[in-house]
Amino acid sequence: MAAPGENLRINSDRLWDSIMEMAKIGPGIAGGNNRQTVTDEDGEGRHLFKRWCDVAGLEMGVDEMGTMFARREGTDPSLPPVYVGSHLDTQPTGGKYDGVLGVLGGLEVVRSLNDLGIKTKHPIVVTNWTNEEGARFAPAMMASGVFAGVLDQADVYEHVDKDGKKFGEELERIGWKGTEKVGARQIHAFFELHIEQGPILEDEGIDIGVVTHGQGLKWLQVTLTGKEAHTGSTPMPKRRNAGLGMARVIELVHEIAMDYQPDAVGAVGHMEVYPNSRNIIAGRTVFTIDIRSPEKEVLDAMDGRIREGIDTICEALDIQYKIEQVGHFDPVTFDKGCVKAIRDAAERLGYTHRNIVSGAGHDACWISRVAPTAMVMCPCVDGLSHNEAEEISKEWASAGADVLFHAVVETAVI
Ligand code: HGY
Ligand code: MN
Ligand code: MN
Ligand code: MN
Repeated sequence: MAAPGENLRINSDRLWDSIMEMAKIGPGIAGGNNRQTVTDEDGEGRHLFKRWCDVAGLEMGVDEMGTMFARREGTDPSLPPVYVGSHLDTQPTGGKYDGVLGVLGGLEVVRSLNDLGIKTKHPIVVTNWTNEEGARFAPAMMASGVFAGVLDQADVYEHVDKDGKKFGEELERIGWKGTEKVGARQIHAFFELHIEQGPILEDEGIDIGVVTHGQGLKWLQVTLTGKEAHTGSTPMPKRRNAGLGMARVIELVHEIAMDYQPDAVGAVGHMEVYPNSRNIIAGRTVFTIDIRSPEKEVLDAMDGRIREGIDTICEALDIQYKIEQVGHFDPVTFDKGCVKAIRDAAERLGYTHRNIVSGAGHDACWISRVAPTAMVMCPCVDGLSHNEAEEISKEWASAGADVLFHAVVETAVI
């Protein structure tokens, strides 16, 4: 495979302008974005992306999970395409770059090939995976999980958001439920550009993260059931306080994650209290435990200890519990050939780089189960993400997209 010349670069201004244009859709309340999956704002963002793909001469396909595949023909259309992309949906208080950089970085690869009149042998497909975040509808990486055959499409269509709306119905309502069978596509290789969402690259002053692995994740949704009662007149020994139970489980999750440092992490970010009244003891709490580790054994050990701990806590407080696993994937090792293409590209382009394990989950984690896959990361300011203050520099975005450009072109073969 001929390596692209080191002067082959993307158009940095165009990439940055496109990211800023997309950021105008589904604005947050503090400078970031709230473009949650299959909301009207998500639909608007999809239309903008489609318009740009039309201008770039790409042929758009949409599958039954709403994932968008924008195809640039290759000189040999019979070859399986190189896919490049990420996600346009955001957290409720998300940043402008999480996911968006990868989709628009992929579009910029195609736009630059058009500018340069370069034809690749393999077709190239720019991809927007539906519902990567899993914030409105669990689990995260939903569409890529169905594509990889690890999630059931009919099942996830029935998943509901906090207002009881169903994912499948909402996808249909916004007009992005395609007709293409999910997973029917053959992928020659998949590349995803993403911000690191952690502090390592910025702290070490490094331009490019060459992602060798992705850590594993488990989401355990817990329902604790005690008894609503008066906060004033109910004697302490007689209380069945589901709020206290939740507090103790949150502390337990933190303590257990701290036992497996430096890599393991654990937190509870989603909490619901019922009836959530100042002078009623919480009768029911529903919350989601998020635990992660690069090692499967550690992930499983944390899972087991947390389940035991919940049983002990509920026994002591005389409350019932239910635990449902609502998200899970094991640690991922990315394809050595694709990882090498990214490392060689960073080298050729003169960018500093280092191997890194992805702390966050990505569509690439699922797609790596069905195709050679790798990721390239750029730093983000203070390592902050899933926060409206998420920020990157234009230089970081361009360096990541340049490396993506070279890895895709080298793999798609000029
Ligand atoms: O949860 C994650 O790691 C991803 O941001 N959805
Ligand atoms: Mn993301
Ligand atoms: Mn995210
Ligand atoms: Mn289900």
